[in-house]
Amino acid sequence: MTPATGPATTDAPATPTASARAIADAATIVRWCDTLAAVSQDDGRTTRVYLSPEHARVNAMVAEWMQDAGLRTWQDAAGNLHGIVDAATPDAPVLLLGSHLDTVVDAGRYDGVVGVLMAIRTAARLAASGPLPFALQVIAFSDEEGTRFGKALLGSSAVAGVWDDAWWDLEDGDGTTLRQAFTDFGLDPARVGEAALPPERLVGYLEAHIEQGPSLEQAGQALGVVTSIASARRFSVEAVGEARHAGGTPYERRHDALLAAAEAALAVERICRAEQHVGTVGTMSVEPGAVNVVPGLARFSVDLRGEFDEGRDRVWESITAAFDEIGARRGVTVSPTEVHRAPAVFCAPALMDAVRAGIAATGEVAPVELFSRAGHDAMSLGLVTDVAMLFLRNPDGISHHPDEFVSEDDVALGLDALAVAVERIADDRAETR
Ligand code: HGY
Ligand code: MN
Ligand code: MN
Repeated sequence: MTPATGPATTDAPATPTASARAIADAATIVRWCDTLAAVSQDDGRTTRVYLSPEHARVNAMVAEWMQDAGLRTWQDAAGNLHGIVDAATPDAPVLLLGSHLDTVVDAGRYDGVVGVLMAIRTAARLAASGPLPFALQVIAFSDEEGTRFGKALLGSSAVAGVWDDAWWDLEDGDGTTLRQAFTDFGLDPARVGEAALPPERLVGYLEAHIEQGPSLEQAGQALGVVTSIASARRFSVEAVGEARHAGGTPYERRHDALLAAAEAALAVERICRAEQHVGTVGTMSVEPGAVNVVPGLARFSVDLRGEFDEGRDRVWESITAAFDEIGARRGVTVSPTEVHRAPAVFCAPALMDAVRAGIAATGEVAPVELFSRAGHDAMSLGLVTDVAMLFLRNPDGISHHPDEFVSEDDVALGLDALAVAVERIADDRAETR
């Protein structure tokens, strides 16, 4: 087949340089990112959650872009959007490419989205350059962030066939259960198992994503190879004290739930810093929530990440011991409930080699290799098939924020790298036959 990057695959330029095809595709992708950012439940900012009207709208828009690119499309039983370039035979293996279309609250425009759109253009480009020994299936995952139900990776968990029926009773902020939201979206909860792809058919999964951190910018490189993805746990914590009069209650009679929660949040930071982990209290609410009432109840979230599962769990034990101590001292019950757990995922050496070859083809001789503290759909896919990720430079490392950015030039380089990575996987399969 014709190499995806033309001469770059055999005669790499000294400075990373993108092909004309990639430069044109990158311009389209950046324009599409802008278009999708406007599909939001909130005016003036981007918030797009699982099983919402905005989810349905972006699936319809992206399906059209997939069809224009020559992909055959469908929505699966968990609301993920798929587009495929079929192989010559119907039972051929399948290489998956993808990322997600859902967002956090007040999101940037590239997290997840840019990886989906790069996958579409890559599939179209490779389909045009000759037959591959596998089908190329692009997946736009429907829920990676967990913004609506607290549990992340719902879309990719369905595709990986690791759906847990306990999730049906999860509720969003309005008390709507996941089960009800499925029905409201026009999906049948009883059929979610149909979203699972047969692992024996899969060659692997490749995901392009912005870094969401500053390492590539600091290294002065556009692209990086991910070695592993962080082990993560998330908790919803309830601190129950006693609501009382703010004037009449002396300190020794108080059981202030907010102060216990505030101390607990500081303990998360202190322990995680000491143990080289990251822990975040990202939400906190108080009841009854009146200026002249000592708070009787505080609810907060904890997001905990580390490189290895054992370290993460050890750190969580220290955090819960601190919660118990704070609660006992203040007469407040501090009770965590786990809402999400994902093991560390290690990228497959052969697929990492393919990503390295892709980056090398752009002219980068010594690509940065990095561990991802951010979670990705590749974590779910990694439970059933080989995975690898290509990171794109994210200036200032800012993400989950409207200032999140990736340059069109870096997207173009990423497109060339992704195309060569897929070609390398195809060549490797041909050699092992
Ligand atoms: O939270 C994360 O790590 C990811 O961006 N969903
Ligand atoms: Mn994100
Ligand atoms: Mn993401």
